[in-house]
Amino acid sequence: MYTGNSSLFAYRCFSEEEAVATSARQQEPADEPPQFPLVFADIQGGPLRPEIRGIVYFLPMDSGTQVYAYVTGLPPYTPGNANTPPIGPHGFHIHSGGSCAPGDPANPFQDAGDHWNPTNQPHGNHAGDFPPLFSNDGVAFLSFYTDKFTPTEVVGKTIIIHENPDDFRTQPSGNSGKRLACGVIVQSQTRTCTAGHIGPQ
Ligand SMILES: [Cu+2]
Repeated sequence: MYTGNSSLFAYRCFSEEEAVATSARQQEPADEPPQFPLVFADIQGGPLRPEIRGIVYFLPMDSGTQVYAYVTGLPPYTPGNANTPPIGPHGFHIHSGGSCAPGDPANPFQDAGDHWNPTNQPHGNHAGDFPPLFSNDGVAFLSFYTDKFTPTEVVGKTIIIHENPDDFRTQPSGNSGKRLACGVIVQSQTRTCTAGHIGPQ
């Protein structure tokens, strides 16, 4: 039986027009939860995989963040061998740089820098270490909770999708290969969200 104190969060995000309409409703005695700016990253494929598109949301949860990622256009899984790593599942991280300039077409997105690792942890416990993305005919959806940062702390950094799996051991970046896609994490000026607990309290 579930006895923990945690519960799932449900979110609703608004366009500017919807947010205005909602705040007008809040003049009424309604007890709607407070709104906060949406933090997100639009993901675009680079020279090695231009088909990739994606969105990553960073939503406040307890003392950390609930991360949602939806990505399309990933390459098909390709098995590895003794000399070549598999293509997929895909290493997925926050990097410390703030630019998704493609740069060298053969080795793109180097301006995104190394893994974001503000507390100088071994790889596998970096604040920017995410679970890998599994391609389902090119589509991946992932949601997880982390207490290693709040959404606003990662604004201005970048998200990278790699070609190969992350081994969560090799220093400093997990041997996850080339950088297929990138997105800069931004705070929306026009979209807001509300959050509320669902499930056991
Ligand atoms: Cu990475």
